Amino acid sequence: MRVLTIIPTYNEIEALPVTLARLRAAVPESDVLIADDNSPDGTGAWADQIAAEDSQVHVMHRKGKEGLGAAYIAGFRWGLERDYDVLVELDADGSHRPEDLPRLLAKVPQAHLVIGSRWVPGGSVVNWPVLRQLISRGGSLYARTLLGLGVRDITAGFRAFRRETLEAIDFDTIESVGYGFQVDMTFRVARLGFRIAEVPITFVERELGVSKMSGNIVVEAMLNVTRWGLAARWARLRGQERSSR
Ligand SMILES: Nc1nc2c(ncn2[C@@H]2O[C@H](COP(=O)(O)OP(=O)(O)OP(=O)(O)O)[C@@H](O)[C@H]2O)c(=O)[nH]1
Ligand SMILES: [Mg+2]
Repeated sequence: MRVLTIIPTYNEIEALPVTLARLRAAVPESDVLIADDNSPDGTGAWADQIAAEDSQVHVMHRKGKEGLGAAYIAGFRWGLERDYDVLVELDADGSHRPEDLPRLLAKVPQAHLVIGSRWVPGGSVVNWPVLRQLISRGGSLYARTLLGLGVRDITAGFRAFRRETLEAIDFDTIESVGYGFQVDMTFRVARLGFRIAEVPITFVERELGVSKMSGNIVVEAMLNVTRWGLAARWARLRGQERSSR
């Protein structure tokens, strides 16, 4: 099983060194792709130095900040072209503990998409304010209900995809930038009839660097979920109407 872990970065000069060292120690067999959006703080240049010493680390330099979704899609394309069997998403900020990754990878033979989940039994969040927890849980519940999905942690960003799962998705049609990207991917994987498994993780609030979360990202996700949910319902209704005629 050839594994590629993709880490999108924008101004992560403080957090990335810690996360990368932990990842290389926890899962040494995984290659790493750092997808940097031309971070003004020099994250990309730092990553180049590491890549020069460690042949399993690669760096993709993108022209500017285009959002996490776009960075992941570019990373997926890079990995699929290079014949990786499993493609992993991991934040640079320490929220996703690399030490949990072996448990995600162990589930890949049973599922097309494995999600590191905060909201299943055994999952937890550390140092997250109550408001943030409410937004995340509420957002997941809203998306789950509207989209008719069984997944508890729909916006989670710690994931392992089998290559066949990504090969079945048309990346050109994905518009979401922020969290919406994760919801969009989950919805598509489910609609293709693939199996999704959730593995409990401990999610740790970032201690280093600055969050790129914004109100816009939450609003974008909510609006998209509403649109997709209503469109799916409408399509179902139309289908029923047609078959009863
Ligand atoms: N390449 C790239 N990476 C990004 C971009 N926005 C965020 N990231 C990275 O995506 C990961 C998650 O971003 P965070 O800022 O931690 O956002 P978050 O995890 O949704 O929010 P917090 O819980 O506040 O940390 C980090 O590794 C970021 O550096 C972007 O526009 N381009
Ligand atoms: Mg984060």
